[in-house]
Amino acid sequence: MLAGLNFATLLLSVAVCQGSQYKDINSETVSVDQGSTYGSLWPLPQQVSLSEVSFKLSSSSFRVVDAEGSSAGPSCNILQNAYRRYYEYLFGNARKTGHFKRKAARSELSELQVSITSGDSDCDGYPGATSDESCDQMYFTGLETFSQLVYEDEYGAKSINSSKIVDFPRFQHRGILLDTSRHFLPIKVILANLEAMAMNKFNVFHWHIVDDPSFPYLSRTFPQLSQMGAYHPYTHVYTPGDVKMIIEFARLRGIRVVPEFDTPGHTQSWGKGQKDLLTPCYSGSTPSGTFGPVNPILNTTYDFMNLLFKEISEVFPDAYVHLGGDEVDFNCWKSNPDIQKWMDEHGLGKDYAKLESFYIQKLLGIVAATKKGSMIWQEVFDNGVKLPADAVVNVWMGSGLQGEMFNVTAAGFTTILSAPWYLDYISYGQDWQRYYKAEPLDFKGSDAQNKLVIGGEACLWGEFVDSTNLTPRLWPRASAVGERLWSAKDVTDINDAYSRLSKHRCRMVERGIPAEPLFTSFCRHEYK
Ligand code: CP6
Repeated sequence: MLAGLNFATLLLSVAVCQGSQYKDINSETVSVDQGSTYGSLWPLPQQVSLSEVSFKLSSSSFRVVDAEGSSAGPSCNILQNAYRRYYEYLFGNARKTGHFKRKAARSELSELQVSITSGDSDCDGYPGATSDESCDQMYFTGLETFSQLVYEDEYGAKSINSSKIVDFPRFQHRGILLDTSRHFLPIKVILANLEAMAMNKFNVFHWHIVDDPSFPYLSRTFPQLSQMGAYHPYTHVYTPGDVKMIIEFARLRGIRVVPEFDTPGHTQSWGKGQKDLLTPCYSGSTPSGTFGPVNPILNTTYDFMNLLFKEISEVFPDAYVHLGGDEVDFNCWKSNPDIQKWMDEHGLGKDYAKLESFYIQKLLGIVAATKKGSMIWQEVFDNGVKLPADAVVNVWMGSGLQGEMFNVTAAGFTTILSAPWYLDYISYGQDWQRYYKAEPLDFKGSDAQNKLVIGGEACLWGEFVDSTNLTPRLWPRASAVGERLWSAKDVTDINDAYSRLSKHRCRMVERGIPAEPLFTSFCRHEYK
């Protein structure tokens, strides 16, 4: 991205991933905001230089427009939609003073000209997974940065200082995991968090949609899964229309939606609507009436998975599906005589990790046949499953973390780090600082290994959160992760971060996100 400001217009241009800059000349001088030199910018852009030259912005004369020669025009929905959103963030509270465009005063900023210079003509596609494709997401991050440069005086008047900013993310995958199985999350809460993600430049929604307690995904192919497995068959489900809406809302903010259908463990709710899918557990020589992980020795299991993942590949446009594969409890498999017999016949002996690998191997094949890539939790790699070259390994265990990051990348796989960022853990005090200090490349890998670390995710598992407390528990704690994944490696000054994050948190509050406070403080506009 690249931008310049001449007289009273400002140019924001998005070139093929080179960052953005704002520049200008010509106006009166006002003092800048105290605290951090960088005002309320969050996450901190790669290069920032702010001057003391300021321009006023007024709701009646300010416009966001396509720059002349921009490769994205009025037919680019995603961009026009973003212009409106940011105009409303800036002036939403202010009453418009008139219907007609007032002539801007001399030291007033009248236009933000947005110039897209990427060659990609598919303006309204889905955000991509590769670093090249992720350049499209810069449309949004440039506008977000612009909006963060605007500040308000004590009378509510808005100004922006002449600035030059060059920006791009340090890591390409910046995700948030939400869990809609432990508690059902109403669409409204999911959308609010997508909105907050965009404010923090996150670009992946890892949707842990189903798990043991409930199956809220309404499948067209297997409607009985949610019919029997959801907390309620109509009120606590995501219909195909709901899923579409969430994907579209995310798309308009440059956010990918990666669904996770976690198997073979974490599948208790699946068993309610799908007979013979789960392994019957035995007590002695008789079935105990309880069930374990997905039954890996039946052909019907793979027929089912084939159809389900075919549907998933059509419903979710992202290039990746997360297959889970974590925390598989072997006790039920051990108790079942049919499983033991099958393992003997297939030479697996008593190696249940091999049985799990057999299952996942087949599932990886099923997903590859739908032309999607697979993400998996680290155990799948640890168990020695032969992974496709484009598989992404999600590292979540805190113990042995550095060794795991080393091994996964030494084996040549891309990896995403979640381990330091389990936001479902809460404690007294400013725990955001702990998330902020975690460094993804803090293991002894080569440059080639480091390159395979494509980013990280903040996880908010749902055991203790629902729509009443999710948003304040996530923000601004996840913002700390956002800066770690976006900004340069040496952006580590905790006092500077505190000052900027306090203001950024108030900005989220002002935009309607009930983000919790960092510490004793107030916001100019409190949450209403
Ligand atoms: N659910 C699923 C979970 C967890 C995982 N998978 C989890 C495990 C340990 C902690 C927090 C969450 N609740 N499906 C592990 C990836 Cl500390």
